[in-house]
Amino acid sequence: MGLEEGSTKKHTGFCESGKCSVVIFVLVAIGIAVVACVTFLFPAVRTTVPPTETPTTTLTWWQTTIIYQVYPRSFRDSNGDGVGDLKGVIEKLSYFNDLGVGAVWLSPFFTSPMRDFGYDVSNYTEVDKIFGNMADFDELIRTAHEKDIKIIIDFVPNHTSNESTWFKDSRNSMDQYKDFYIWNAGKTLPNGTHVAPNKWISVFEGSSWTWDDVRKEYYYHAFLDSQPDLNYRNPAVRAAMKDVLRFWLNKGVDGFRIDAIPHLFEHVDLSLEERPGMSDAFDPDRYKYTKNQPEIFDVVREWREVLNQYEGERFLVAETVGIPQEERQKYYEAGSVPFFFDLIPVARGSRGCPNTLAQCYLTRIIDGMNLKGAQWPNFVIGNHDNRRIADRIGQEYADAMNMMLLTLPGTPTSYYGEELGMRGGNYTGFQPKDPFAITSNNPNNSRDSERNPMQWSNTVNAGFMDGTGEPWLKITANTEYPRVNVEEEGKVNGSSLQLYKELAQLRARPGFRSTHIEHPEIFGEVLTYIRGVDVDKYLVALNLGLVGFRLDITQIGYSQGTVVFATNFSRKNTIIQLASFHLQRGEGLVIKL
Ligand SMILES: *[C@@H]1O[C@H](CO)[C@@H](O)[C@H](O)[C@H]1NC(C)=O
Ligand SMILES: *[C@@H]1O[C@H](CO)[C@@H](O)[C@H](O)[C@H]1NC(C)=O
Ligand SMILES: *[C@@H]1O[C@H](CO)[C@@H](O)[C@H](O)[C@H]1NC(C)=O
Ligand SMILES: *[C@@H]1O[C@H](CO)[C@@H](O)[C@H](O)[C@H]1NC(C)=O
Ligand SMILES: *[C@@H]1O[C@H](CO)[C@@H](O)[C@H](O)[C@H]1NC(C)=O
Ligand SMILES: *[C@@H]1O[C@H](CO)[C@@H](O)[C@H](O)[C@H]1NC(C)=O
Ligand SMILES: *[C@@H]1O[C@H](CO)[C@@H](O)[C@H](O)[C@H]1NC(C)=O
Ligand SMILES: CC(=O)N[C@H]1CO[C@H](CO)[C@@H](O)[C@@H]1O
Ligand SMILES: [Ca+2]
Ligand SMILES: [Ca+2]
Repeated sequence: MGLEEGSTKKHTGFCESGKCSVVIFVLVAIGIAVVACVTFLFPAVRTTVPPTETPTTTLTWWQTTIIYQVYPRSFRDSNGDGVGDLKGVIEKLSYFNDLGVGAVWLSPFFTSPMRDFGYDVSNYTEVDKIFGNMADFDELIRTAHEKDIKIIIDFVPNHTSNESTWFKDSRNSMDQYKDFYIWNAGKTLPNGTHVAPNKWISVFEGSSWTWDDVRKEYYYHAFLDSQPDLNYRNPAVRAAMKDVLRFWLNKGVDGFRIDAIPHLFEHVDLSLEERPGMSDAFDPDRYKYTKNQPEIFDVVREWREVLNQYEGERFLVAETVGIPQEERQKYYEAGSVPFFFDLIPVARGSRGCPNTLAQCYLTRIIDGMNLKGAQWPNFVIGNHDNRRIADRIGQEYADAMNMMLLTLPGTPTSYYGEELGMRGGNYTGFQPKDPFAITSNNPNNSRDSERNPMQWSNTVNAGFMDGTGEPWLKITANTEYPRVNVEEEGKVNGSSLQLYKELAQLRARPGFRSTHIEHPEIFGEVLTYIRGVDVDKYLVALNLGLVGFRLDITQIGYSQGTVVFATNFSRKNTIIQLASFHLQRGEGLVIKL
C-alpha cells in the first residue's frame, strides 16, 4: 500500500550512538558559524552528505540494473480480451533491452478472483487464466533470460484470497488448515449480536475483523474482507510459504518483491486497542499492534535462507511503506532490501511536505542514503497505488523526475509508462474498477488512474491491444496518447523516452555504480547533486519550483561544464557558466564538469 499522503515520521540522524555528542557539539558550533556566513552569501540550503562507504566488492546484477515494474493487466493484451497478459509481456521483452532496463518486476499474475486485482491470491503456484498459463510463464522466463533480463515476481504472503482452498478448509476447521488464519470468536451478546475481538481497523477502512458464518468465528484481514491474513505463528503456514518460494525459484525466477510485509504479524494480545480515529498510515501508533511486529524478521531470514540455497544471487525486496528508519535497517539485516517508498507520497503542498518540493525530496533522499556499511540504497517514485508523476507533480516535471530517479545512487525502480512521461487515465464520471474505491464507496480512493493501459503507438487503444475491443480501463484523451507513446517518442529527439534511454546508459559509467554523492543541496527550489568520480563528474540540477531560477553554483569548485543531458533538447552540448545559469520551471540538466 502506498496511498498515504504525507509523513509525520521522524527522520533519524546518521549518528545513533550517544558517543558522538561531543564531536557533534564541536561540529555544530563550527557549522553554525560557517552556515551563517554561507547562507548569507548564497541562497543555498546546505545538507550533510551521508557517510556511506562505496562497497569495494563486485556489484551484483540487482545493484547495477534499473528495475521496471510491469502491472500485467495493463501492459500489453496479446489476445484482444481487454486485459494484459503474460504473452503480451513476452511480445515486449525487446523493449526492455531498448530502454536499458535489466530487470522486470511483475505484479501478481497468480490465480485470483481479482477482488484486489491479484493481490488476493487463491493459488500461489498457478497462473490465472486471464493472464495465460504456466507454459506462458516458462516461456517468459526463458526468453527474458535469453535477452539478459531478470524476472522478479510479486510474493503476497500476508494474506490469501478468501477463495483459496486453504481458507475454505480453514473455515471448515479442517485439521491441517484449522490454524492457517487468524480466527477469534470475539464476543456474543445475550441478544445474539456478535462483537469483534477489538477495534483494529483495516488499511482499506472499516473493521479488520469479519464474522464467518461457517466457522462461527471472526477472521482478521489487514486489507479487504476477501483477503484473510495468514497466521505466521503457525509453522505449517511458514513451511507452505517457503514451498511457494521454492516452486518459483525452481522455475528460475531471479527474485521476489514481498507485498505488505510490515503487516505480517499482529500482536497476540487481542485486547490491546490501537489509537482510534487516526487516518495517517505513517502514524506509528495507528497500526501499533498490527504492523512492524518484531517477529517479521525471523520470517524474512528464513526466506533469505531459502533463496540462498539457489545458484546465483536471488533478490529479495520488501514493500515497506511508512515505516521508521530503525525498522528499515532491520529488513537489510534480515537479508532483504527494503523498498524505499518515501519519495512516492511527496506532492506539492501535501501534509508531509510543508516546505518546497525540492526540500522535501532532498530530506527524503538523505533518509534513503542513511545506510550502514555496504547497504545499498534504492529509490522509487511511482507505483500502481499512487498517481502517476505527471499528475502528482505535473507534466512539466516528468522528465526532471526521471532524471532524478536515474541519477540517484543505488537501484532505481520505474513504474511502466513513466519513461514516456505518461499521465494517468481520467476516469472521472466512470464507475471505478478498483475494489478499494467500491468497498469504501469513495471514488477518491480509486487507483484506476495510475493503472491505465501502456501506450505503445497512436493506433486505436494505443497499441495496448489489437482490434477495436474495449480495454479494461479506457485510453483517455487526457493522456495525449497520439503523441505520448513508445513509437512516436522513439522518433523524436528530446522526447521523454529518448531522455530516459540516454540516462539509462549514463548509469553504466563507473562513477554511477557507487553510492557516492556530493553536494546534495538546494538553491531556491533547484535540487542539485554531483555524481561520478575523479575526472568523470556530473552535476545534476533540477528545478522543481514553480518559476524559472538563475543560480550560481561555483562554490562547488568548478566554473563551467557541458550539458550532456537536458530535459530541453536544444540545451544539449552547450557550455554552462556555473556562476550564472538559468533553469526554467521543471527543467533538469546533467552537466559534465
Ligand atoms: C494450485 O494449483 C495447482 C496446479 O493446478 C494444484 O496442483 C494445487 O493443488 C493448487 N493448490 C491449492 C492450494 O489450491
Ligand atoms: C443487541 O444488543 C446490543 C447492545 O445492547 C445492541 O446494540 C444491538 O442493537 C442489539 N441487537 C439486536 C439485534 O437487538
Ligand atoms: C469472499 O469475499 C467476498 C467479499 O466479501 C464475498 O462476496 C465472497 O462471497 C467471499 N467468498 C467466499 C468463498 O467466502
Ligand atoms: C477529467 O474529466 C472531467 C470530466 O470530463 C473533467 O471535468 C476534468 O477537468 C478532467 N480532469 C483532468 C485532470 O483532465
Ligand atoms: C473527493 O475529493 C474531493 C476533492 O478533494 C472532495 O471534494 C470530495 O468530498 C471527496 N469525496 C469523498 C467521498 O470523500
Ligand atoms: C536527432 O539529433 C541527432 C543529433 O543531434 C541528429 O543527428 C538527428 O538528425 C536528429 N533527428 C531528428 C529526427 O531530428
Ligand atoms: C529550450 O532551450 C532553448 C535554448 O536555451 C530556449 O531558447 C528555449 O526557449 C527552451 N525551450 C523551452 C520550452 O524552455
Ligand atoms: C505497492 C503495493 O504493492 N501495494 C499493494 C500492497 O498490498 C495491498 C494488499 O495486497 C495491495 O492492494 C496494494 O496494491
Ligand atoms: Ca488478454
Ligand atoms: Ca498479517
